[in-house]
Amino acid sequence: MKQVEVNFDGLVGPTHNYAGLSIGNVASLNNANAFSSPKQAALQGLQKMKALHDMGMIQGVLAPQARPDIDTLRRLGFTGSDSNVLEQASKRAPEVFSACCSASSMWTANAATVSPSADTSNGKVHFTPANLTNKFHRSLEPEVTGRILQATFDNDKYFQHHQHLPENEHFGDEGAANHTRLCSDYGHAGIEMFVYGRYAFDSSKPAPKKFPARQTLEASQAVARLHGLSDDTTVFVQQNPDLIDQGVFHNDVISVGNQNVLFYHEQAFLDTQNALDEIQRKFGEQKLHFIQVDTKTVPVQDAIKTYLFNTQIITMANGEMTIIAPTECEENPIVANYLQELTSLNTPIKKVHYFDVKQSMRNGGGPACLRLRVAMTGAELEAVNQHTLMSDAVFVRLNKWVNKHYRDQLSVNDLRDAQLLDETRSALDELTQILNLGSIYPFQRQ
Ligand code: SUG
Repeated sequence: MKQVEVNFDGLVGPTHNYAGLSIGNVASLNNANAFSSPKQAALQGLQKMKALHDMGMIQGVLAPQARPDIDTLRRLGFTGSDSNVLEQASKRAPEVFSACCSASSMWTANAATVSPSADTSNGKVHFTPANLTNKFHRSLEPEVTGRILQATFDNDKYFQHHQHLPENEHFGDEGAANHTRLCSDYGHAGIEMFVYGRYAFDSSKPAPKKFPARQTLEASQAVARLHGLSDDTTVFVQQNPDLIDQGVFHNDVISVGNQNVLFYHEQAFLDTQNALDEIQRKFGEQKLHFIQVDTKTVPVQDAIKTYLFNTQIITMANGEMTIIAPTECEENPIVANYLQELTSLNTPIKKVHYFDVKQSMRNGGGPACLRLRVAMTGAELEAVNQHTLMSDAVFVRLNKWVNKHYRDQLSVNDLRDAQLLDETRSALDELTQILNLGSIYPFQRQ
């Protein structure tokens, strides 16, 4: 079987909510405390997964995390019954409480960095969960993410799982949101491009002034070492610090790559020409398509608002590429015109499909945030936990499961309700059976 790239989308959790937790992520701050619709969010996510499956792609599902995170609240000094922990924490430390309720694990681009076997020194697919140290609510994710990945890619012969990097800002790591791979074919060795926001150990180097740079160079280098990547096929590029200050909190908000295409905004990187030269030199003779979008064509603010670059570029069976874009791109005339023109240029991108992922967009997560890419050989794909792969039957089952367990509407206040905690736990317990994951959640391991 031919090598494929599988998108593993994060299933939106039953406590999806808007808490305004991500400084530097403009959408998250703008929608703080708005009502959310967990059911609609989860169904929107499933629709996107099913649509890609129907387009002939292989699509996977990654389980969400359990929230509210009672264990962390206990670690922070709240005691008594679970219901007491919820009540005390929400009253006495409301900000800490809402951070412990975030359903942010749905953005699986931040779950881990993945290197396919063609790139690694031992020929296995490597996974390093992201430590997400920059935001407290996200720093609660890596341990359970590691367990979800182990249960999904549960075969030592083909998959190697690393522990997340040390939990400190010096090694701030946001996973695949700051990593992309260029290759002639998914199964051939590719160029792994790591984009970092700042140097952790050298404060004289350029860095953003207003918003945090979540990814450090030293973290990216550590992941490349862990994965056994060769210097000859690895490139480290600094993100433009001015753009981080304008709200580009991850590289995947301003650039995306697929096979021989790098699609990026003119202002995305600090030293664009050198970066492109190095990528092309290391890539070899075959010419890459560098698709640069100039500021005069699409201003940075339009790119951020519409998530033009947080699109998925996927390769169809006939070799042509399709862009999976949020409907926000279609609704913005500048961006919609640009995308229409793009499909007529001399590049592999020939189609655009728009998807409604508004529930995710309101927290700053577009189509590309919702998926973790894993390129695999046929044998590796067979070794994946098959229950996590999308099919007509899995789609029906997961829709039923969402409709049975999820609330239509949720406010931040509802999160202190012990009844919601019970609902969430029974939903997730059932999900681990559907996806055959075993006991991955802390509440299942006590
Ligand atoms: O880490 N939002 C996420 C969005 C992540 C998007 N991911 C990528 N671009 N790959 C974040 O900022 C907001 C949660 C809240 O405010 O309730 C949040 O965590």
